[in-house]
Amino acid sequence: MIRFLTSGESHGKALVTIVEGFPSNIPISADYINHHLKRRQGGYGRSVRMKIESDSVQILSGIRFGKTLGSPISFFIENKDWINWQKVLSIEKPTGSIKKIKVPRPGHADLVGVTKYNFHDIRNSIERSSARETAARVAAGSVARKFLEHFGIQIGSYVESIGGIYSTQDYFSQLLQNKSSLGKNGWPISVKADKSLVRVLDLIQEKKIINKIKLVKKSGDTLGGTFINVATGVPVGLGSFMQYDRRLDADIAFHLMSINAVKGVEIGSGFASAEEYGSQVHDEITIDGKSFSRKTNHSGGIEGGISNGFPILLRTAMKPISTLARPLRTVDLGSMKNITSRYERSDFTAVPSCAVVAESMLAWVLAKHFLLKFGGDSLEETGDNFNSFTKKSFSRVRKGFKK
Ligand code: EPS
Repeated sequence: MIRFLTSGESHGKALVTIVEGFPSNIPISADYINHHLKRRQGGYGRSVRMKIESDSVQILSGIRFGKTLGSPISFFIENKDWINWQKVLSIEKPTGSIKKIKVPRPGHADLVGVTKYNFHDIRNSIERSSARETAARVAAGSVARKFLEHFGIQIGSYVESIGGIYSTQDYFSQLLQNKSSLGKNGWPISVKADKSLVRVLDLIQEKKIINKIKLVKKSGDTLGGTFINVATGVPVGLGSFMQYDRRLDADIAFHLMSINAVKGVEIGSGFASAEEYGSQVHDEITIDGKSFSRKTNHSGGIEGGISNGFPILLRTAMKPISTLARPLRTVDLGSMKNITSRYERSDFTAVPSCAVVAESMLAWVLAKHFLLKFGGDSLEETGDNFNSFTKKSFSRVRKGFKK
C-alpha cells in the first residue's frame, strides 16, 4: 500500500514529502516533478507570494540513477519567503516580542484551529492550514503520475468556471456523452489548459474571467470555481465493492475533498443524474469485437466502486479564497468584541492551481488502487501482472459464461 506524508509550515524553511510503497525501477527526474510544481504555481489571480516562490524539488533519497529503488522517497521544497519570516517562524523562542494575530478570518481555519489546539496566536493555525502544503502533494503525486504513465494512464484537467463564468460550450457534457475527443487522452487536455492564464479551454471565456478577477482585485473580493479532471487509459478493475472503504469513487472523493477550499466533488453526471430518468443516466452496454463498450459515460468510468475502463470524469467545486481585502464581520479574540476582519496578502482566486493539485491527488489514488490490484515489487513485475489481467479478463468472462 502506498502512502505519503507532508510536513512544513507555509512560511517555514521548507516543505518535506515522504513517499513510500512504490515498486523499484520507475524512471523519475527532478525536472519532471518541477514541471508539475510550476504548473501548480500558475494562474492569473494568484498573490504576490507566487512572485517570491519558484518551486523546485531536491530529491533526498529513494532514487538512484534516475529510477526508484523501492525505498522511501523524500523531497525537499524550499520556501523562498522563509527568509522574511525567520523570526516569526523561529524554532527557538525568539528574543523580543512577536505580534500575535488575534482576529480570525471567516471561512479560514483560524478560529477552529485556535479552539481545537489551544493556540494563543492565530499564526499557529494559519501556517499549516495554508494551501502552500499542496506543493508537497504535487511532488508525491508526480511519482504516482509517472508510474501510471508507464501503463498508458493519463491525467488531465481544465477549469470549467470561475466566479460563475462558464464557456458557452459544455465540454463536460460532451465528455459524459462520450462525444468529445477530450476523452481520448487525459494529458493533452492539461497541455491545452496550461496555455490559458486561467486554465480554461475557451478564449472568450478566459477574457471574461480575467475581467472579473480584475474587478474583484479592485473590490477586495475573491472568487471560487469549478474544474474538471479526466483520467484516461484506466483499466477495468481498480477499486472494489467488497468493502465500503475499497470503493474507488469513495476514495477519489476523499482525496479531492482533502484539498484546501474544495467543497464538492461529483463523479460522472453526479448531481444532475438525481433529476433524470434511469433510462437517461445508465450507460447501455454493447459488445464491440473483443471488449464491452458503452455509448455514454454518465457513470464517469466507475460502476459499483470499480473502474469500468472508460475515462474517469470528475467535477470539483472550490469555494472563494477566504482571505478578503474587503472586511467581513468577526470577533477580536483579544478584546472579545465584534470587529471586521484583518487582511493578509492573498490570492484572488486559485482555481487553476487547485485543478493541478487535484490531478496529483487523482494520480495518487489511482496509483494506490492500481498497486492494490496488480502489486509487484519492481515495475516489471507490476507490468507482468497488469498485462496478464488485461489480456485475459475479457476472454475469461466469455469462456466462463459459455460453460
Ligand atoms: C495561502 C495564502 C497565500 C497563498 C498560499 C496559500 O500565501 P501567503 O499567506 O504567504 O500570502 O499564496 O499559497 C501558496 C503559498 C502556494 O504556494 O500555493 C493560504 O492561506 O492558504
